Amino acid sequence: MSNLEELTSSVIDGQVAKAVEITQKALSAQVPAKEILDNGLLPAMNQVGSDFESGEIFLPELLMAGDAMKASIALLRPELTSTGAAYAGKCVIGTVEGDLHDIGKNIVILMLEGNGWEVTDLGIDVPPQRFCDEIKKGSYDIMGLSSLLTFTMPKMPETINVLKEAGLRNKVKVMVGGVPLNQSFADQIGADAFARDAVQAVVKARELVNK
Ligand code: B1M
Repeated sequence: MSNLEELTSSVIDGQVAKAVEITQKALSAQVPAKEILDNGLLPAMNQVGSDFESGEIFLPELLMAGDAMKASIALLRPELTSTGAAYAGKCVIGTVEGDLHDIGKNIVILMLEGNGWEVTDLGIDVPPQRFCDEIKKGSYDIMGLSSLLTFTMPKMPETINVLKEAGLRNKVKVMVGGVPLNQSFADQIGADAFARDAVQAVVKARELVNK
């Protein structure tokens, strides 16, 4: 088994210390952080997602795998964000109210930061009004909303409406993302962009400020 396959297994098994150790070893061996993320960590989340769906694992295992994933990603942060890219703009991002998933959002943030974006992270379970208050405070180019749950997706149009009611909708572009979303949902709720993954989030963010 290669080191990255071993990393995938340790995340699936929720072995935080082992996942951290393998990640550290891979970084010391000059394996690029992006490769560790794409080939070691992300396959683990796909696997636990389908194991959870098919009832092979339960919430505690899902939580432990999430913890192992987050601990490993933290080690990749310095390399993923230190690219020396020119300033691109300012973005505020959060996971919508009712949703506690943040692994994907955090990867989006790492990629944006690595591409010159200044990012304010509002965290998880963010009420619509909290987004609105932040837009009022800062001069943001983009507001990013993440949702991993079908039943929290309606919080996205709700957040956009709160912005509209406060007269702030024209001040900021809205980008949405998360596994249950698609372009037609984004169009339907009046978002300015939908990004399927972190790489596309960087591309879409650049397009939004260049429009
Ligand atoms: Co949950 N969970 N979970 N979970 N979880 C899913 C999402 C699920 C699909 C699993 C399944 O059943 N197959 C399912 C949702 C089903 C649905 O909505 N129809 C589900 C469920 C049901 C639940 C609970 C309800 C379970 C329960 O309690 N019975 C519960 C909900 C809690 C809550 O939020 N209120 C729950 C809890 C959890 C944990 C806390 C245990 C944990 C999260 C840990 C954490 O995030 N800190 C967890 C996990 C780990 C998952 C899966 C397995 C993995 C998610 C993940 O991190 N993926 C997930 C199954 C799956 O997605 N395969 C699942 C890796 C990540 C890199 O990808 O998040 O998609 P992703 O992010 C991508 C893109 O989506 C995109 O870019 C990212 C990077 O490329 N993207 C954006 C995301 N946000 C973006 C924003 C953008 C642009 C792009 O612009 C702003």
